[in-house]
Amino acid sequence: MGEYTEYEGNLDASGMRVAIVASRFNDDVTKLLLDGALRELADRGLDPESVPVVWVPGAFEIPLVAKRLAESGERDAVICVGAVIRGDTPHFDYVAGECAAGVSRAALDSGVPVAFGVLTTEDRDQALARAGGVEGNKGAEAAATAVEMVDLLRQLGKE
Ligand code: INI
Repeated sequence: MGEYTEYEGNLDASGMRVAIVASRFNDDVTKLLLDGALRELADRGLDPESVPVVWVPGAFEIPLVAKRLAESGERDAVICVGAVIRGDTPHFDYVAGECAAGVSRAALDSGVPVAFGVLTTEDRDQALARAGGVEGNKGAEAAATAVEMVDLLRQLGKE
């Protein structure tokens, strides 16, 4: 193999300007995701008190607020946490799908990393397992992803 240059973001969050969008629907779960995200940011060197948390009614509302924050010029990254639980409603597919598509669009339109810490599960037990249970904490993972992406884009911007 020839020589090549590699880039990979690191996980130092100190000084980063990060905001979190959290949805109230299923807030027994989303509060755990939020805790996980804030703890992860603190572990990575960011004072959690510098991180505004913006609550929206449900996951469907996350993209609009994420986009607003991402385009504000005041945030290096936005972390989204939510919980869409199927139960027995077909509503699930629309809410989950639009939330994921909208979060992706917020990042692509703004050029600012917007991390997807939104659970989409069949039931509440699966959601709790991913909100600090046996499957880890997807809010924490989203926070780490946001930090890594900020650093990665900074590295690429200097090229
Ligand atoms: N919102 C969620 O965040 N999770 C859900 O599981 C959910 N379900 O199942 O309906 C949900 N619905 C509300 C939706 O996000 C909007 O708030 C609502 O449709 C008004 O726009």
